[in-house]
Amino acid sequence: MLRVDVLTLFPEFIEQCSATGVVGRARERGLLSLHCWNPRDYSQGNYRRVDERPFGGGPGMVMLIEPLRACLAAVREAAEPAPVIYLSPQGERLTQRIVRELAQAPRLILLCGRYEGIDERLIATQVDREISIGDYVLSGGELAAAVVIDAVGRLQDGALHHADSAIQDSFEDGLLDCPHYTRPEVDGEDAVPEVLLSGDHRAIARWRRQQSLGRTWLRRPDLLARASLSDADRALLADFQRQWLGRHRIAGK
Ligand code: 9WO
Repeated sequence: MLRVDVLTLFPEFIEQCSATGVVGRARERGLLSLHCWNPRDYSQGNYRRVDERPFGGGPGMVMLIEPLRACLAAVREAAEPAPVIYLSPQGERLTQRIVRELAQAPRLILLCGRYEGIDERLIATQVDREISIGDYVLSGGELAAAVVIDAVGRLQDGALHHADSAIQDSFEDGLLDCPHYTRPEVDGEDAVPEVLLSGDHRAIARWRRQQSLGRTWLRRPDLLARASLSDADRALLADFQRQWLGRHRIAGK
């Protein structure tokens, strides 16, 4: 059971992103609870300002400290202590390892910025961890928060139909996923790999492992370099490489 509180100027966006699919079902089953808080509800005065022009000049606006501090105080009071995570391109890069770590916490507080960002003093005093989902700029932190909620939500116990489907996923063992096939057995020229129709479960497991290793070698050699491979894995990969190089008639590599 995980509780996620999100500070956002667009609570309906976060709600919609988490309403469907595996994560929506996790919420319905009580495995994940999501609460959105709007800093605008904690702003002062009639204009409900949440942003101001930046000191030093330049384009755009900066989110004010005070509405965020007041909103955060209310969020903190609502349940047990929790780390405050700010989604920004300046953060540490999100990986499945970090997703697993976050998924085990009882509670997370996600802070979404808008405009050109948040006054640095609020980040310095209130934020425990800054996380980036990749090296690109969005128009706000909400899409990144939705990514975090989806990734941690599906790991809650009971969220997935099959107990072991999370373990089989890409990245759970540092390798890419194997290819998947379903009906029909033949689509035009293209048949399903024979081994998958053989009923030989050990041969199927071996083939899938080999495909994972081979694809990781072809597409993400950086991941392969960090994966810990057994002797059996090395043999499967060597066999894949021999076949692939044969098919592609390349001498080197
Ligand atoms: C906007 C902008 C406009 C003109 C000049 C410089 C600028 N910088 C930014 C900017 O970085 N805006 C951010 C928008 C402020 C924090 C929230 N926003 C955000 C978060 N964009 N992208 C993310 C994000 C979060 C996590 N992982 C990847 C991207």
